[in-house]
Amino acid sequence: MITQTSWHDDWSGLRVAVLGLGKSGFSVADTLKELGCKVTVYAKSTTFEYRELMRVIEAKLVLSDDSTGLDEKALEVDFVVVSPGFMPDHPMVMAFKKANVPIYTDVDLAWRLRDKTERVAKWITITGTNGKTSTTELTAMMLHKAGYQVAPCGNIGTPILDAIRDPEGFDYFVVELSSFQLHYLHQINAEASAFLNLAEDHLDWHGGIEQYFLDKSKIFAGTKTAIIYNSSDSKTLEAAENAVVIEGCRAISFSVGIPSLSSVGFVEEFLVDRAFIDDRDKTALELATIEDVAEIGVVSPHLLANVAAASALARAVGCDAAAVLEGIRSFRLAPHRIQRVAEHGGVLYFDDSKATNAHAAAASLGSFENVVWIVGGLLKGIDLKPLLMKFGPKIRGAVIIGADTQLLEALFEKHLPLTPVRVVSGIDVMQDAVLFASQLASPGDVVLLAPAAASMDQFKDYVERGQSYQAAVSNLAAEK
Ligand code: UMA
Repeated sequence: MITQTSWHDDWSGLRVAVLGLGKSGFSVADTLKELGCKVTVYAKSTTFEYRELMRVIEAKLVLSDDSTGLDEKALEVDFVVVSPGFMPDHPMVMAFKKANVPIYTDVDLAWRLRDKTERVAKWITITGTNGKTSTTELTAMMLHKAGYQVAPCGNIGTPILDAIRDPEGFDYFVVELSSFQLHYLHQINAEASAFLNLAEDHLDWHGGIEQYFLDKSKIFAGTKTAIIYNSSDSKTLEAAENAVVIEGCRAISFSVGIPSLSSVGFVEEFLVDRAFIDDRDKTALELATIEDVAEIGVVSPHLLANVAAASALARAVGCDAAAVLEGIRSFRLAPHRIQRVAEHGGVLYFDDSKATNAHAAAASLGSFENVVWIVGGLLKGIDLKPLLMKFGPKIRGAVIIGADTQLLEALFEKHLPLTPVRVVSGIDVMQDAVLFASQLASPGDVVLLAPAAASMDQFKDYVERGQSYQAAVSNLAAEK
């Protein structure tokens, strides 16, 4: 175990193996070198830029993630910091485990190093299968409107160690945590934490839904003030009930409907707080209207839930109603999240490339009446049959993209045999997908990119997939 618990402790001379050289691996190696550790980084591949940076910071780089290269000397390290992309049964992870070397994440390291600046940030942590990034950004906006210096970080894309090393420091970190990070995480003490929802995702990584749930449930451990769960998701309640928190920490729910006591939710057209006011047994505090929420984007149940969760987190750490309202009014969804792209020939084109699993795609499909659905990619072991069964009547047609086309084609053939389906592949996959979708759509329909799958089989990431969709829609509009 690491005994150091502060930036100002002596870390020099510690031998550390860093697994992975992407965003988080680099931030770890860079931080540890700054602290005087002896760092060896292992990665099966990396960018030219990171390779150069390894030379600059004088960290040793081994361009391999093959455990057979780990001799006795290589295993003799004080600790390992693993990048979240490494699966728990990765041979390298197993080899270090077998050698009894403690394994940490960049999040554990950041927790120990959080006192680098005089101003020590409090932490708010957020997980869930879907909505993490939007809720993280919205919570951060509310805190910002309350006058705090705040950094959204973690899985959202800014490694938490980069936020820690900001010279001025922050009042709050709003940390998005993925199930991968939570799997390896030891103990931290967030001020408030939220578990937004649980649906099937990353099952191949975790080895099953139960382990995925257990890893996600770690979000609540050690929380000080409030743990926030979803009143319509019993698994998040189960996690809250089983959480070992700091004494005095409250369990608060959020809801897209009328809030019960100790909950934040909606009454008619108002977002209200029945949790963080003194006379909550008799009354509720109005925070915003649905009209305010509609300024953010399509008012899907998903968006309402994220808004309620973010409000609960902000209220838990003492933000007033005005800050919550200002946060909502100033917030816009990042691109590729049920984003309206264009109207063309009476058909609306929406981009929800961020829908990388079935649960997210369900929220998207549930937001519209008649849909031509662009679906597919890396399914990650997830069965899309329930989606087809639930939304079949509103699916006017489907265009299948991605690695698992045969599987999807067979699903449609079996469960929606009358729905017209096209399969596309090749380098112009998105151009062709949009063209076919436009042919299947009638005026009044929505063409919806909500793939219910990861993008890495055909694109760099969901952003590139969304951009490619938006470019194809523009081309289509320009051609006609
Ligand atoms: N690597 C190996 N062997 C492996 C796996 C990875 O050598 O078996 C190496 C790669 O060659 C590369 C490095 O590890 O050198 C990549 O590490 P990584 O996959 O953990 O990615 P990072 O660039 O470090 O980014 C990670 C998160 N990525 C993942 O969890 C897969 C980013 O989340 C996060 O923004 C970043 O840290 C900063 O904290 C991305 C993500 O896709 C957005 N997250 C998943 C999601 O949201 O669904 C969980």
